[in-house]
Amino acid sequence: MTDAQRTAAIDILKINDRGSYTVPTSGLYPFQWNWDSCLTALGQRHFDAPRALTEIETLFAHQWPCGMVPHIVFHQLDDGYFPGPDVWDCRRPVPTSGITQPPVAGFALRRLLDGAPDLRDRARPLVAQITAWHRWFHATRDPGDTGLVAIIHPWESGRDNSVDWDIPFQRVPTDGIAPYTRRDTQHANPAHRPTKDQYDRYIWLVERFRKLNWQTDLLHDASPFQVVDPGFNAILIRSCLDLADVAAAMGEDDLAAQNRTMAEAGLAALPALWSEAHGQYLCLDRGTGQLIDSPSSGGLLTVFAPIPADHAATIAATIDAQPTRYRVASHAPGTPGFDAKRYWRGPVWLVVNYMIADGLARAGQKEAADQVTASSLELIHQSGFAEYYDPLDGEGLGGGQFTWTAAMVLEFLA
Ligand code: 9YW
Repeated sequence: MTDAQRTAAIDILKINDRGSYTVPTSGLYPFQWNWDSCLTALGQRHFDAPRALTEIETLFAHQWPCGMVPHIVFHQLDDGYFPGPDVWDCRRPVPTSGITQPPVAGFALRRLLDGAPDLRDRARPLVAQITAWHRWFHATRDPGDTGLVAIIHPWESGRDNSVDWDIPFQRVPTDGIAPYTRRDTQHANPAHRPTKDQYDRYIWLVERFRKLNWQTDLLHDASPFQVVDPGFNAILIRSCLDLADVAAAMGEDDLAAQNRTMAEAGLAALPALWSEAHGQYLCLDRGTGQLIDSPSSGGLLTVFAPIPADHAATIAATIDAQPTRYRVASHAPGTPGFDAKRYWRGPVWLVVNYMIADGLARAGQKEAADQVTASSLELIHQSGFAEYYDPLDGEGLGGGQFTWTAAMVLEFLA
């Protein structure tokens, strides 16, 4: 079974390979997505490490001069996706979106180079590029110098319609947006996707930022949606630490020091997001200064950073207590807003499982990590390489032949 799963996963990565980048799945997502690509490289490294490095290099070839790395690169025209390049209107040589995504690149590069040290010289420019992205986060998304960065659009979290955003999203209006036609609901079951009301708010934010000509230093303060997501910050912290090690091994001491300083600031600030009542971290709404009372996989994913051992142990117990057949539900049954099949409001996502399992293992929570891995492989066995899965019955949902799901399977089986 294991060999068959491995072969099937490699086939999917090859089917979705467009030469220098990989699409998440054909049809639904016909471009390059930021964190998808970095995690995809982790799968590709098992059969073609130079190609894996190309995946990350291609993404960073489209980094903006300010340091931001966009969440989508529109390499080829395809009107099967909304919102396309005309809606973003970012005026880049190759069109991109104007917001970003969870910064897994530093982590992914380190893991890739650990297994393929011969690629180190070729990867040297990336170390400076990824550091510039990390600096951009702290400069533009933490104007108060708190140590933690905010997302200004739910799409930046990668957990688009999580219950976590429901309250801050109330502050985003829907009036005045241009009429539009969604494409996602033509590829996937609308009952498993975000609602029209959520799409209206997503687009209102895009139009707001577009009116400011995508000057990224203005957008944080201009956004009615400013949320500090602990999982997002854990990814940034972990990437800073991993990239610091890569930089130090290359003799790039200044870049190493910059990354360590940013990681330390984040680690010092994270405990303020801990909730003893929920046994995990919570999001902070910068609009109100309050924690958002919504336990989600974003708060569990915080274990991806080197958090205190007692917090990691509690997160392991919280995951174990989820009343689902499969782990890890993005929101657990019984919590407000849970919906077993609707995208990030309940379903299991293998990329999140992978990072949670990695963090648990590093924290010494081996049994809990193994359970998350076993649940992930069981889902593949039962339902194939889907975009996401119902945590109760394991049904595969959303797009099929999904790239990052396949990549994670290669990592789980390694
Ligand atoms: C969209 C590509 C992306 C992921 C996101 C996921 C989804 C795209 O798909 O967003 O149009 O809603 O939420 O995390 O990067 O796989």
